[in-house]
Amino acid sequence: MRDLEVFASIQKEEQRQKYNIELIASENFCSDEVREAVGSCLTNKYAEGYPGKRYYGGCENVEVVENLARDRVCRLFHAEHANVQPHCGSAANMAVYRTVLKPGDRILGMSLDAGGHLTHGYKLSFSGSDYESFTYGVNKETEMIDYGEVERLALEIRPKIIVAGASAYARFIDYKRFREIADKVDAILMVDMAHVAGLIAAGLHPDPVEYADFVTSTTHKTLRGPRGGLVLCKEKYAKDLDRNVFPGMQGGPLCHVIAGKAVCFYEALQPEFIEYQKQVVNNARVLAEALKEEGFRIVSGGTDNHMVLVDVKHSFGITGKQLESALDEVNITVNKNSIPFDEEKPAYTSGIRVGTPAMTTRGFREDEFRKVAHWIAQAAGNIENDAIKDRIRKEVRELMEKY
Ligand code: DSN
Repeated sequence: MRDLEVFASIQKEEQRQKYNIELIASENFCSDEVREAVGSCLTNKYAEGYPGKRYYGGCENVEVVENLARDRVCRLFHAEHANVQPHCGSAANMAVYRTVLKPGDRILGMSLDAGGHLTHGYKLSFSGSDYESFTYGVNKETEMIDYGEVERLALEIRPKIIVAGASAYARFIDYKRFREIADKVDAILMVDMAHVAGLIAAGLHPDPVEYADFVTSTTHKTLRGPRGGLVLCKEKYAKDLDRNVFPGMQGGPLCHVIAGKAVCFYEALQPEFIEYQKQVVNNARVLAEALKEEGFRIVSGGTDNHMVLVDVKHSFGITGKQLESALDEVNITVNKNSIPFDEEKPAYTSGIRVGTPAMTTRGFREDEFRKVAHWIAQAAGNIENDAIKDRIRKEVRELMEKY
């Protein structure tokens, strides 16, 4: 008995991933070794509990794997304690909130409109409904975080927790400054480093671990592991955090995914990983410059990390949604994205977000990203022109045949 319908879709997706230019800043291609771990027999095992204290027999092998994952990620980020069981980034953030907040307590995080994440206090997320949430944004002129404004808001709101980190912000984040602000109001500091975790591991982005009480992440973005989450924290919070992940929020851990995480951390500890991350950052800078030369306005004027936020509306007079669709037609995958102070609704947006982690893994270097910038501009300027879109699609295919 074989499920040919699902199999057919997986095969089609494999082709799509092979031949599309993948520019979604939060995606990547993990190694075959990570995929083997995630597709392994560990998916069959229940292991509620933690190493040394399980509620099932037969855990001797998954025990080794979870210890490896915890030890390696602590080594990678110089952390005191790690919990590698959260199924995703949102669960990791929820676990921290449950550890230090009571319902109704105040959160101060970056607003979704300015580049923050749903779980940093957005009203429709648990983080905005279970807690009283307040947000900071970016400065209208610089389009960067205004730390003076964050401090002013913190002094006014006196949040129990301050959340630093973003999903659509291309600049360094000054975690030391966030710590100083948190200390002024006696707040916990949580850093969600999901997007930039790989860069931090490689020493190419400011390191939050020494400043934050808690650091959360996903493992599948720049870290290039399996889809999942994790929390790092100071030892003094370890027991409470672990209790809040299991049994507080989750039952059985995903042992196969934890194995994938362990392999990902092993890979991230190798010298090649630093070279890869350097290339990711170089490629992003080149992409930003090339997009500028092609006529796009870049939010905040450039990038310090792996992504570029592009103002499409004030460059080409179209919405992010229109450009996302046109690029889908030519097999270039991006996501529409709000830009700071966006006048378009989130379903349309004035911008797109592009990132270099995935295509850098595939081998793209500066020249390829210059080509990509040209194709994006050609598509933006010829949204209704099928002949031009056909030509771009062919050129994309020809390039991808080599990768
Ligand atoms: N949805 C992710 C992103 O694309 O940035 C964040 O979790």
